[in-house]
Amino acid sequence: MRKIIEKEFALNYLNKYGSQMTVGNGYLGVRGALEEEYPEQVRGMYVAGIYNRPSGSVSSELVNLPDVTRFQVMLDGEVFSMQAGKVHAYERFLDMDMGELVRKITWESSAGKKYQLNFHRFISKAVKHVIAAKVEITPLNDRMKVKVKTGIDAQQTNFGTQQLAESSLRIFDEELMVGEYETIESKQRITVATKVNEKGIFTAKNRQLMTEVEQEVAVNETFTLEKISMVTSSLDEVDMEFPKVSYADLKTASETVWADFWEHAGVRVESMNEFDQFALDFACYHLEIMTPKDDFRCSVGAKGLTGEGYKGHIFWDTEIFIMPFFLYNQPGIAKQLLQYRYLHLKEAKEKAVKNGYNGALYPWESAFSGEEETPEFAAINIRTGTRQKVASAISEHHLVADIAYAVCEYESATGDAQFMADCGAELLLETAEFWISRATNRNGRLEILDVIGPDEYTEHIDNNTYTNYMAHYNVKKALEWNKDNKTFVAQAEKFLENLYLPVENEAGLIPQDDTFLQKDWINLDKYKAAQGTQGILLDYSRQEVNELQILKQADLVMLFYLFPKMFAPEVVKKNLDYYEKRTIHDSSLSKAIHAIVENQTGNRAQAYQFFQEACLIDLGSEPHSSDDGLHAASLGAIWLAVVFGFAGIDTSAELLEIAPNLPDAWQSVAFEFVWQGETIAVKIAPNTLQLSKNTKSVLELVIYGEKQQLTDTLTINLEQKDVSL
Ligand code: IFM
Repeated sequence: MRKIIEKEFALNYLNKYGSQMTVGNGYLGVRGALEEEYPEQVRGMYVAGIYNRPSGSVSSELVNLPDVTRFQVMLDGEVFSMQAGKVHAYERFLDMDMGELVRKITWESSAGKKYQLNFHRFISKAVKHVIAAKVEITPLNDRMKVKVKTGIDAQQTNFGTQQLAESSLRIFDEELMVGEYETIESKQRITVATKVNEKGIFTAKNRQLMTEVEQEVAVNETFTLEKISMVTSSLDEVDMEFPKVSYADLKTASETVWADFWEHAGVRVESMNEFDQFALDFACYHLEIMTPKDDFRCSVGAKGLTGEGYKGHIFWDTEIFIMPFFLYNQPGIAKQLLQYRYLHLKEAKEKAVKNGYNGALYPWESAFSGEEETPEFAAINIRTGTRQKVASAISEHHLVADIAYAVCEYESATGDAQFMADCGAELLLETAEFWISRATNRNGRLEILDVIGPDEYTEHIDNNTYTNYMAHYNVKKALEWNKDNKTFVAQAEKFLENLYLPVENEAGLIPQDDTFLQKDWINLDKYKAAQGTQGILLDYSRQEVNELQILKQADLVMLFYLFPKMFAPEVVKKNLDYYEKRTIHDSSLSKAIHAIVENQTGNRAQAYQFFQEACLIDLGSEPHSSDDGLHAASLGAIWLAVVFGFAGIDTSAELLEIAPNLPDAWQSVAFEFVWQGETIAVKIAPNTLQLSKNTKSVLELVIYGEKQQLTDTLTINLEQKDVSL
């Protein structure tokens, strides 16, 4: 069983587990908060696409919706809390096989009475609106009087900001509680309906619609309360009927859908370190529950639906780090993520005009409306009372080309001509037109000035190599897809001819930007040891960091990852070594990408170490690192590191290529990979590479540099291959 286990209750880890143990299905996400209250605990239920921009704020927030997970349990007059009485046994686990969260506690009250309490919860993967919960309580040494209070609690806020007005509260048929709400500014309607399987006394007070069930239970008998809830919103097109089935029936239906997911999207690793498989399962589970399945008006926020970090905003994380998992497993979902961008072409064009450019300038952070959502200022410096401006909305423009890159990846993996005709070619054209207008002619050379590349510790620089190459690729691909547009063709050809593409200097170094290599260098060991904490900003101001050779995250290395054939291997190696020494990896988007490029250069041991460190970003022992949600891009990158790193898949040429190079600790890895409509089962063991598919058509591919044909099964003996790089 794929399980995340919490062995003992610790307040310090409450919110980290709250994020890790989120249950969901891409439409709904419910944090793994405990049923009873603790002051430090952040409860959260989110529906993809439901945002509100509180008045006076420049940013929309993913709305924390009315809660249905809270159960106040009173046992013989004492409120159940693990901070009172005595916990004799405790186990909580999230069963990732089917997304069920289970907690089992043997608890003794301060009056010396013992109880067994079991809590269960899941979100249906079969009916996306449904949340099912079950509480079982058994008195172990005496009869008990149990009271359980639960219902719909609309006291939830986004860290104090109330986003919802209560429109109506009703009880139907003396059992069904229904609360209707509206987001205050964005006017989205939310309906939460819930019922329990026992008669209780209803109350409606202080934004809480509750029922209280009371029962006397004999010793060793079990009191069971099932609670089925349903959430719908004005974004849904159909009126849903409340399910009339039990927890067990709902679970069976959901399990079947989950089983199908794991069969096709799971990755099996045989490793000396069991943690590798666990981290991969964790990544796949969360990628699946963070991504909307049937609504292109929604995309994936930087924390998925696991918390309120980054206010639920959507970044380049989606196209570059998250989308590939779907593209090569469930391509329809990748298409939907691109359709989200296409839907907001209008807003991107408006942003371009506002900033004096042509074409489409996508917002650095976006939400439901497709407008720019990046906060104007970062958190306040409480010593000076000042706030630093966030420059990303004004100059972190590489996102435009990242989206175009994702369009091209989708096209080459699927050959979906209809998508290109409907959306893709236009997306490429508009993004390319942005770059053409964004470039400045300096002495006959086109340059891209005043940008932020992926490395956000280096701001307002000219000719960021990543950005320039990505812009070049964007325009080149737009040209291929818009050959009939004469005006564009002329402009694009001129751009491609004249855009400055930095190359390596005499020392073999490709400059990250015009000034990076002239800056001073400091020893970063101390900060690297505390990577992810941005500790450097406690010792140096942002301006000082900007004047040093310090990278927050992969920048040029990101380019090496996206274009594995663009630079000579020795150039990649030299620059990887140089830039890694200067990279703190303070961003969660960095380590796994370095792992991939290290593996490409043959440095397998380092690659594996980076991979393992990337796996710890959300799963490490640091108590608060994921309190406000998991790092969605980093979870995507764990999958990328296995498939594009160790398994050596390369999609950058016309034919699919594969040249695995597994870590020493791994005996095998197996996964499915969807390419051009064919599902290829890949199995890499120490001495063999086996590819198989269910059709008889011939698929040409390149294995360790040699052209091969795959009909149904192809087995390559790796002992006869020189797999060293
Ligand atoms: O998109 C990233 C960015 O690259 C680094 N800062 C966090 C953002 C959201 O994950």
